[in-house]
Amino acid sequence: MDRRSFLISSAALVAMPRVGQATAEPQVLRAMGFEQQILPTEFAGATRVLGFNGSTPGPELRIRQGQQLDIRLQNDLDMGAAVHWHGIRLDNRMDGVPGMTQPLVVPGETFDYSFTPPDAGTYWYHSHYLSQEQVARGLMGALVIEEETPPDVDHDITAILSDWKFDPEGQLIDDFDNLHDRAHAGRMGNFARAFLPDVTLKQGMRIRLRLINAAIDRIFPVILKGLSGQVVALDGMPLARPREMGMPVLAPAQRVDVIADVTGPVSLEMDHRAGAYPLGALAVVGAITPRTAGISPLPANRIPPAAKTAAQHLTLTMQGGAMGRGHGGEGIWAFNDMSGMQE
Ligand SMILES: [Cu+2]
Repeated sequence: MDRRSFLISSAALVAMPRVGQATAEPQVLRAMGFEQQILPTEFAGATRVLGFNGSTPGPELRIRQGQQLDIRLQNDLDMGAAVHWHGIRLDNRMDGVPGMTQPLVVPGETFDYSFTPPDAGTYWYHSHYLSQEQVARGLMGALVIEEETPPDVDHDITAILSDWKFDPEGQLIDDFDNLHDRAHAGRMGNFARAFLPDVTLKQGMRIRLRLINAAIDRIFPVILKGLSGQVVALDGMPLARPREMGMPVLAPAQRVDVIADVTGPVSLEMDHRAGAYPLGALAVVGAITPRTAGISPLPANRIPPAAKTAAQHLTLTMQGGAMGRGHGGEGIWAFNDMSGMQE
């Protein structure tokens, strides 16, 4: 190929839509420490956190169902790291569990993840090394797999819910293995909020709201104000029949997808014994004519049926905790008189 034709073809390549991303450079997720304003500034200044590419949550990863995701984890922490793709059906060696499915990524090293998510839906990614500490410090982000034919909405909005345990200076309290918390309901933060994009809605718009609970231990009952709609998916999986929106309740790591029409100022609040606790809000300015069509179910994912012959009936009895009776395990909690990986 002479120089001229090379230039023409490389220019043509730039303009061409890319197919087959086998040679595409992976997107880099740089695990790192930095300062970020989490609390309202009237309470305290920036908090020392962990995150990806200078932000917690890390960048929202968004691809179309059937597309390949290529991610290079670059560990710029002073401790080990690995990334787990929560809820994604994938090859075990891409699952991000150090010591089990991959080696720990030590400081300064990288690990390449590559997989093609088979299911559309709302997922997330997070550290799977010392997760109780690293996720609470901020190593997490949204992973959205779009349907081949996305539903008819004006905005597709992700809301990541989390909580933090702050000291009076606005820094994270370093008690991630606190025995009291472990024996009770978990390590609860003393401040909670939703990370929301900076979008301005109009009354009458239809939105998709993807709620993700990234808190390590807190259960969020979410009051959605200014929205009227339905729950269309739970933990990434579409519901064959959408349900009334009501007050979605998310345990740690759970996701709820809502499709709803904007009926007034939009806010997210946590239902709490001390009263409704504000998590975040979306600006609503002006109005459009609302859709008359109802909310349709999302297209079903192609989940292979479970092999019935392999099914076993097992009983798991959860035991322990500060309020529990004794058990035969060595730890605070146990299943069937066994704690952790104890044999
Ligand atoms: Cu997870």
